[in-house]
Amino acid sequence: MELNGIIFDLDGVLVHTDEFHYQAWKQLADRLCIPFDRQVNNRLRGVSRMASLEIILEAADRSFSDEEKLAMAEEKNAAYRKLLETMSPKDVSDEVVETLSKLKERGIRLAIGSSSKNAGFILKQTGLDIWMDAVSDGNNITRSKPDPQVFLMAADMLTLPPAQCAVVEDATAGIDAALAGGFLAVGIGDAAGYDRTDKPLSTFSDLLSIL
Ligand code: B16
Ligand code: MG
Repeated sequence: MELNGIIFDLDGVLVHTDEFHYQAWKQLADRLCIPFDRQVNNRLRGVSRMASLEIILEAADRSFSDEEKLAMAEEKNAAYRKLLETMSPKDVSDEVVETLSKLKERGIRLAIGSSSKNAGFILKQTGLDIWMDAVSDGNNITRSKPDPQVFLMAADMLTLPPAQCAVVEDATAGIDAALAGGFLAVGIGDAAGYDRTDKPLSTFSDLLSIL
């Protein structure tokens, strides 16, 4: 298989912002007296902001208007952005940086395929932006994973066909999206144990030996 591009999911693959998501959602849920814990937070992995809110509101004892929901999502995002401001290149492991550097040396084009509307900010804060030839994120898509749109747009930006690209994901919905788009589906974390994953990684640098 000729592989010329790799599209990375961001949260859970290159960085780990799930604790920040947890803290920001928890602040909102506590204010609204809605039960929310880390188990519910795990269900938000790779899920868009509004879909995440719907999952949290499953435990609420009343319903909310669309306007109220938008205000809640904005409140959570403001708290989350404050936490993201504390991020720096130290939040990216040496293993990730060394692997990206070696992939670039091999002439492989790299892109982001993330559901997050904050992907650009996270990439800048962590210095990961310098490695990426393209960024497709929550700002340029209309359909969330498991729809392949975010990855198809990334491949398009790289001017590569999906058959020449791998997608690296930590969420099962992301693996489903990769397969639906015709990409090689590489799984790490939760997605490494998913039976639909083409290539499971036990650690990020394994990427260099499986491709
Ligand atoms: P935002 P990924 C996802 O990022 C996160 O895993 C998920 O928890 C979050 O709800 C989603 O982005 C939207 O994030 O509120 O920043 O737009 O894994 O697709 O890189
Ligand atoms: Mg993810």
